[in-house]
Amino acid sequence: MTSSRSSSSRKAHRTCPLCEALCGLELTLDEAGTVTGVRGDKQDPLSKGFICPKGATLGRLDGDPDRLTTPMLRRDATDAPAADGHEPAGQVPDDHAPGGHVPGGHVPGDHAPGGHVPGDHAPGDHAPGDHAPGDHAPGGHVSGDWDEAFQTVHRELAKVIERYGKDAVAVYIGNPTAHSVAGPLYGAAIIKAIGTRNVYTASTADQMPKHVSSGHLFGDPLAIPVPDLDRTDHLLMLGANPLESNGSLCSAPDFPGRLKAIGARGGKVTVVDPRRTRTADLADEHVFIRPGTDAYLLMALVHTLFAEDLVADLSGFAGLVRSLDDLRTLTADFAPERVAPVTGVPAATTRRMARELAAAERAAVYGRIGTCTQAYGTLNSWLVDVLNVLTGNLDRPGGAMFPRPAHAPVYRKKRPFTTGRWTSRVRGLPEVNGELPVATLADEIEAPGEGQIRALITIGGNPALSAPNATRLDKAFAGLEFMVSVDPYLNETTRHAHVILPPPRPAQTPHYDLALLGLAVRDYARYSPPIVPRPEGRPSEAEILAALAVIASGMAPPSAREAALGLDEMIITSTLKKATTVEGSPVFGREPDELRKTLDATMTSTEQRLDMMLRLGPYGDGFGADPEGLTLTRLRDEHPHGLDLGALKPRLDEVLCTASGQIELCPPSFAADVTRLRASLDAAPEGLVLIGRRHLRSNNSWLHNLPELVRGSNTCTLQLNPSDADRLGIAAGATVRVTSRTGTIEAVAEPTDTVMAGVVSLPHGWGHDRPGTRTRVAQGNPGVNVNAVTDEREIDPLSGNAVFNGVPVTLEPTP
Ligand SMILES: Nc1nc2c(c(=O)[nH]1)N[C@H]1C(S)=C(S)[C@@H](COP(=O)(O)OP(=O)(O)OC[C@H]3O[C@@H](n4cnc5c(=O)[nH]c(N)nc54)[C@H](O)[C@@H]3O)O[C@H]1N2
Ligand SMILES: Nc1nc2c(c(=O)[nH]1)N[C@H]1C(S)=C(S)[C@@H](COP(=O)(O)OP(=O)(O)OC[C@H]3O[C@@H](n4cnc5c(=O)[nH]c(N)nc54)[C@H](O)[C@@H]3O)O[C@H]1N2
Ligand code: SF4
Ligand SMILES: [Mo]
Repeated sequence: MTSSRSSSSRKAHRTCPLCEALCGLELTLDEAGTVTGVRGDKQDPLSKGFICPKGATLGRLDGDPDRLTTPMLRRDATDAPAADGHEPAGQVPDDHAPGGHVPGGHVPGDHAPGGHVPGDHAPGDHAPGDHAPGDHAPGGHVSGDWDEAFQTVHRELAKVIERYGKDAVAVYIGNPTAHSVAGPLYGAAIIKAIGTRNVYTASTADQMPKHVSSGHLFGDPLAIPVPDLDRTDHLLMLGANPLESNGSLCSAPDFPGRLKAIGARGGKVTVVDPRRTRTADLADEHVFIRPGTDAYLLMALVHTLFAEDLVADLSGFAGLVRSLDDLRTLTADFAPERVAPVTGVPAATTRRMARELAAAERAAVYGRIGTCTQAYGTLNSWLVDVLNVLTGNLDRPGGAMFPRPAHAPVYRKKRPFTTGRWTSRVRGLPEVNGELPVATLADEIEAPGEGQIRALITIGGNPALSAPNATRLDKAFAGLEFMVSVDPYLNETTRHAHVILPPPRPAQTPHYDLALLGLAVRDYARYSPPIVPRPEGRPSEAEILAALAVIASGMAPPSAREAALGLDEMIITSTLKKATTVEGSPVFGREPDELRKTLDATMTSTEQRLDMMLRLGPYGDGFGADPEGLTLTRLRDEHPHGLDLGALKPRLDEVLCTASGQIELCPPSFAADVTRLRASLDAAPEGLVLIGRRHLRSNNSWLHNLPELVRGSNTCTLQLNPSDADRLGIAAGATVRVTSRTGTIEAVAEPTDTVMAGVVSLPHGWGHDRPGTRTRVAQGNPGVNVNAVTDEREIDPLSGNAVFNGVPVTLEPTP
């Protein structure tokens, strides 16, 4: 721990857990352990002192008086009788598959829920529930103790599983779990323990198309190339606004500074976005595009590379690129002139973009959420990397490269990627990465019949605001027989929970970015131990999740600490056993028990797992094989400000694991989806379409309770082009009714020429006016929930991802 004491205050250093940028922070704490100040950590080799307004309010978040400090029990959940336990599921997850939501987290097969086949669990015979599903008045929570809370979860989950089977229990894992140690380390164990197929995460509201793309192209859904920002000469960026978001699937603290540096060294940044964002303003060129049409533009760019003979010499890939000719054929009829009427991008611009991309010494194409949350999300994600391959920029400095995180072993070859190992019950949507689309969660809760969801576990998610057609989902939650949420807040989602289990505050929580360090623009590692001790009897989030895993397997709840110890021991044992039998592993042929003994007994069992992962990783000490190598102790004690492991290195050979052993440039399922793309070329929707937007001082749905971040002007406005405002008679500041297939909301109009004509934009994560919540600041400035008008029926079929951009809407001024 890096803390220095003065008489009344001390400093401590840690990684900001809020967004993907991984900034190092310097916290000032008073004697009571209250965070009184936050600054950027200048000694962090990756972030070098950068901080944004969200990081700067981490102290306020840490000390938010609305943060829950005890388990909360819904009044109607506190007096049910006890039921029998179940046999433990007895499956041991191993430590190579960090769960959590970014990136996807669940390696396919690693937690094939229960590995069961349809019909595996007997239907029928369901005793009618004691508490009939139906609307409850949300809220009405009372504080409880941890024993009572875990007992209630045990009793109620057991009841549901006994009556309806394992698939009746669904799990939803949200965004903050991707920023925690606990989410990736214990989420998969919970899913395995239940053995349910009803697994949902924020991934299908976010980046699932990128996983499917990487899964087919490279064999590994987690092998996501990131733009080598610090060395590129040319960055083509679509559907990303890092000046507000600070970057995603590309962890780069001070993203704005890194973009400016591209220009400063003579390079070029081009932004493709239906809005002229702050990022577009900073860029050298901004290209407006009609929402949802990126796939046409990208196909046209690929077309142009072929047509104008601009494809790079691919001999550097040593025969590793497959199906080049199929790709050429597939893109033949997507000339820039053909797609321009749909995209709104002039053909000459497209051709020039292709030429510039091909001509640049070192170029990278990067697409983010604007390109993922679309009807063609997977095609977009794929074509972005196709462009990186065709221009010779994949896996080379200054191009798009695969980070090499310190905690992930390189010796373990993965199974080739597949999807659709099972399908959802109601809509028949394919499983992807072990998950079903959040867009169908409401269907699965509402539709009666065998396999209907009766109980839900949410971990760090707020789908009642974040999911498409969230209004419907919110209602569906009210009908669940049992719901438990691991969450620090009583909010729009957790108000439905019978039991809320709050994790301790950030200062009391260890931090290591299991999910994000594999997406960073430099290889880098940082471990932040807790800086304030937890109160007696207060479990860590790791312990809470471990206890849930044990309970979900049917065993009576042990103490949370015992649960973590037991689970971690099983995982450590099985991981070490595997590691000693895999050729190429640094501990191949050694004795697992001997290795086990060398883990530091003064560490928590969670830390021991991290230590094990680092020691087996590419920079690790290999349990003594390389005495200079990395261990958690070394990372913690010798590199308290973080450890720079260097610029990204070419490593395609380590990453590629398709069945063919080659990059599958033209996967058959993608080629088949191009047929759909082609078919809709002449059927582009007329009328207004809705897109999203992010603001620097917000973070999805859950930072609106901090006064510092919501002070000032209303940001939850409907932006529209002045020409549309004039045509519809909508004045600035007027209230507008926004209607789609799923609903109507009202928002304040903000005409601005930064939004292209025909497009309107609303941010997400707002709508804090529901009863029964306890986020007092957010309630005072609730905003409206854009996801009341997004449509759960629209998905990207290849990934199941939600479609938030390009939603057809109509507007009318309110009287
Ligand atoms: N301040 C802040 N930071 C955040 C978050 C936050 O809520 N607030 N959320 C975090 C999360 S969970 C994520 S996933 C990341 C996301 O990080 P980014 O991907 O950078 O997200 P956005 O800022 O929403 O930028 C998406 C851009 O896509 C544009 N867009 C919309 N539709 C289309 C389209 O059809 N085509 C194209 N080309 N562009 C389109 C939008 O106008 C917008 O400018 O940000 C993370 N960081
Ligand atoms: N219309 C529209 N909808 C969108 C998007 C969009 O661009 N447009 N973006 C989508 C994207 S990219 C994402 S990632 C999703 C996010 O979707 P979700 O993950 O469902 O929603 P969040 O708002 O991130 O909710 C985070 C929850 O985690 C809790 N939390 C905070 N810290 C912790 C912690 O340390 N531990 C635990 N256990 N809980 C914690 C918060 O209290 C909150 O309840 O939203 C999606 N929804
Ligand atoms: S950019 Fe992200 S990681 Fe950095 S301080 Fe802001 S919220 Fe934290
Ligand atoms: Mo996200």
